[in-house]
Amino acid sequence: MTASHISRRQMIVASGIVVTGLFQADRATAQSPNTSANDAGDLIFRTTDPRNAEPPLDKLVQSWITPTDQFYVRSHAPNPVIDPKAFRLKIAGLVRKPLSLSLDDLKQHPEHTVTATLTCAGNRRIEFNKQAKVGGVQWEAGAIGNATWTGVALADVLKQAGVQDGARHIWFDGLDDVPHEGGIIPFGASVPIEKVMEGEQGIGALLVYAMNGEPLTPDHGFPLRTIVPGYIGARSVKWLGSVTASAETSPNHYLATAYKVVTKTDPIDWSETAPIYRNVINAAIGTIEGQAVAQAKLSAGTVALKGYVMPSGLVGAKVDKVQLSVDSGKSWGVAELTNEEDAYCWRLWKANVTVTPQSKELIVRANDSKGAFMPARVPWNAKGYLQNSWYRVPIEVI
Ligand SMILES: Nc1nc2c(c(=O)[nH]1)N[C@H]1C(S)=C(S)[C@@H](COP(=O)(O)O)O[C@H]1N2
Ligand SMILES: [Mo]
Repeated sequence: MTASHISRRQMIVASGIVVTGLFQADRATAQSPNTSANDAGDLIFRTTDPRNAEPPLDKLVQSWITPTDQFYVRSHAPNPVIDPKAFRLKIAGLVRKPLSLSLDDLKQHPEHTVTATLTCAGNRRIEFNKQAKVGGVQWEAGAIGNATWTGVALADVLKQAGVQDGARHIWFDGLDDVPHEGGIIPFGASVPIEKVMEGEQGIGALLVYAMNGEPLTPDHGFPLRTIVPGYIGARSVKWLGSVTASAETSPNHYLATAYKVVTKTDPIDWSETAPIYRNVINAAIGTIEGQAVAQAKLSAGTVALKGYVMPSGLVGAKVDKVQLSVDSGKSWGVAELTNEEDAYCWRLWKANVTVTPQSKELIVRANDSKGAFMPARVPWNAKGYLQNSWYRVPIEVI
């Protein structure tokens, strides 16, 4: 996460992002205004109403910054249509001065641009189905992307409102209408106030109006969303309508009930289980010999692999090692990390491995500087969250 008051282009130059990343990001925004309902680049739609889509992995691992039209979309309801001129963000709850802020009001605060990876807690959910079918959007490993996010620090806005001492959690509510148990609710979340205040400039959570240097698209939360680097995507609420300071966690379904790791979905399990906040470490293979991994029939010998790796959401976590195995985990080689490092950001990696007719699968695993690692297996859970076991690609070697 790079904090700055400078433009995205300057920031990209300053942090030395690979030229292809810059080129692809610019090209994507030039070619696709991202405003039309069905124009979404190379995305594979898992559902179209609401819109849930992920990029093919071979496209995803081409660039450290994910072009907006290749960035996964996860929405629980149709995109609300919001007039940016009439838009007001409400700040309420345990504050001395409740506020109703236009976008221009918000922009009076110092602007920050950070680069951060967003991923859905359900990324790689489809792999749980080998044990027993899990519900939810059937994500492969593409529900992840890395973008620059421009906006203001939530901490600054809370200061303006005079947040009171008793506040422990900050609630976010969206302006979308999600059908739920016969009624309509907004998508919502909350984060602990310590997360909001994180970092020297207090940019643990941002109120964001631009993604990759362009206004947010309708799919990604226009005109305003939160971004909470290091936390699961569900805490980065799109089409943000209100922020509430409270002594308690949000009662919204998506914080109080959904997004928990439970083996049964009965009320006791839900209420006794804590919400997921931080990301888990994860990695996947994106290409074999530069091609999509789908048809992995290989000749014996050296093959070139590329993929992504994301450290856990623990403060200061850096990717330590990405390792590959061609013998079902008996021995491991180490991949090369191919781009710079930034807080709460993924990295891309490449490796050459030597496969033989005995090789049945390619496996990648990773660990980070905070002790997080990808386990060989992740216990099945009813909603299919936090799948970060060794990522395996079956192969046939001739
Ligand atoms: N208002 C609102 N915010 C939302 C959601 C939603 O459905 N409604 N989905 C959440 C989930 S589960 C994820 S993973 C991220 C996805 O953000 P993206 O679509 O920009 O990739 O948005 C989060 N914020
Ligand atoms: Mo998500």
